[in-house]
Amino acid sequence: STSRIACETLRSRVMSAEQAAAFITSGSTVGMSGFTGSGYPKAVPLALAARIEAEHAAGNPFRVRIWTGASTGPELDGALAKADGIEFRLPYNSDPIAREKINNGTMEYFDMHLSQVAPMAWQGFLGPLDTAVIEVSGIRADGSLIPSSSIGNNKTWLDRASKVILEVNSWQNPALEGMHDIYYGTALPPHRVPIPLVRADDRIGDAYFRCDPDKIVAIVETEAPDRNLPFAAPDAAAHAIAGHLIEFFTHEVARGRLPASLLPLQSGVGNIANAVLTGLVNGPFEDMTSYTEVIQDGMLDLLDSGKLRMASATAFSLSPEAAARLNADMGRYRDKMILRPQEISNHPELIRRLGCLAMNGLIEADIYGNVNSTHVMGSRIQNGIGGSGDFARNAYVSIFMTPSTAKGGKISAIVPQASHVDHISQDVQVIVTEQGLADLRGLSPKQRAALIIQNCAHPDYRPMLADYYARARVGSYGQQSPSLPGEALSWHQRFMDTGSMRV
Ligand code: 0RQ
Repeated sequence: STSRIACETLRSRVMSAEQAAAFITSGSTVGMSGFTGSGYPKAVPLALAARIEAEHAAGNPFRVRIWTGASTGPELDGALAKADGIEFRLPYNSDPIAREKINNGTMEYFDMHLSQVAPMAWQGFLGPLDTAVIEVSGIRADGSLIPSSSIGNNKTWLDRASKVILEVNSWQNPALEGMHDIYYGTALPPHRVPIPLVRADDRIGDAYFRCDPDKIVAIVETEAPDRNLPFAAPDAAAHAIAGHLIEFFTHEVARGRLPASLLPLQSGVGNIANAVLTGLVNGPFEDMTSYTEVIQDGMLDLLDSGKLRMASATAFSLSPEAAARLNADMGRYRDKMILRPQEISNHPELIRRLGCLAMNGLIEADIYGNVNSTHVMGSRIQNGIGGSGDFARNAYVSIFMTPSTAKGGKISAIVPQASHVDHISQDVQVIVTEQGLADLRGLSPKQRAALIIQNCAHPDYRPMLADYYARARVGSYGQQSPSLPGEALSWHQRFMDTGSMRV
């Protein structure tokens, strides 16, 4: 119903998704809303995919360049990738069909730091933005836009695009209004000024997006839910990792290195990160805050427990059950949550100032603590770097966590040398597996290696790592970070040859 569109003059631009998709031309760049399965457009991308399929069937090439906030949903990345409609995509993807196209070499992908997308678009390095397709939860009488369940890069897409297509989604809760904080104070050098945010719960912007009404070429009404994947129930490894981390935080508080309410929490994507948040529900810390990228199920549990005072993020990343819980009580949650542009939620200046405790997942770490978050066997993309680099480099404590093995024990998450590096050892201060925790702060590479092998490696792989390291201590070209280059990636080669890293 048009009741979500209070602006009289804009009502005339309501049309079908097919009509709206016709504004998008082959070869153009489209900036879409969407961040981890929330707030992405649900109708226009599907209509665009159908149009692309029809063009391909008629023998006409048709592909577009897609920019988003982060991962979206099957109706966007999945449908467009399936139609072979994406020539280039940025920044973060977790869609399995798009992943397959990227890994078979038919789709170009740039998994850049999430905080850098908006400034780079402004700098012009990414090329012109032709069309923005943005989901909102309503249009106000003055033409300003009520954001939906993610902010991502929407402000920048609305500002930069020549044409704007809006999806007004009446599934989104009207009580979202007022939760958002859109900061309009960013500028390019040499005109940048400090961002006036000094506490995780500060509000520094507007509750609405501004948008030049003359650029709005189409408005499509939808009523479809966000599609986030459910989280797996925490397994024994996740509980063990959460336990080690809570013990570490308790120790840091006891030593006077962290306040009793900790520092603003950042928690990454995935089941382990979610399990750690759930673990904190039963932990000893009160009056916590979070300054993070996504509000996931565990964050909602923490808010419900009363131990988390407020959560700042750029998007929700909730299972269908948790989304229903949130929607049933949005009026109450709204005052404890702030959604911001990802340029602000992930801003290095703010992460450093607030002193975030960063907790992110990894694919593999080497014995010196270099972390690979993205590439399986050095070449196959899993998801992307996402916001992990924004937080890891600038955090008060940068923590990475993982089960010590993957693929039923056939892969060790601790390896002689990482097959790809996203986070250099200087950005990795603590590594936690179900085996234990290695606090690497202030240690040299050799001291780090001894601790990681001892505390984090799985017992099946620990002797192999110790053997490699002992031989590197003798045969390496140098002894700052001992390595045997001819052997360092042999575990990965063995997995590709035999299906297991075990000898
Ligand atoms: O694949 O489902 O096909 O079996 O990777 O692994 O163990 O379920 O762990 O969900 O915590 O994800 C690093 C991918 C971990 C995630 C990563 C395979 C494993 C499985 C998932 P299958 P798990 P998680 C800010 C933070 C980068 C972005 C980021 C990630 C799948 O945390 O994408 O941190 N991080 N953002 O089998 C082969 C290994 C493997 C492996 C795991 N060593 N070898 N496969 N897998 N380790 C938030 C945002 O940016 C939005």
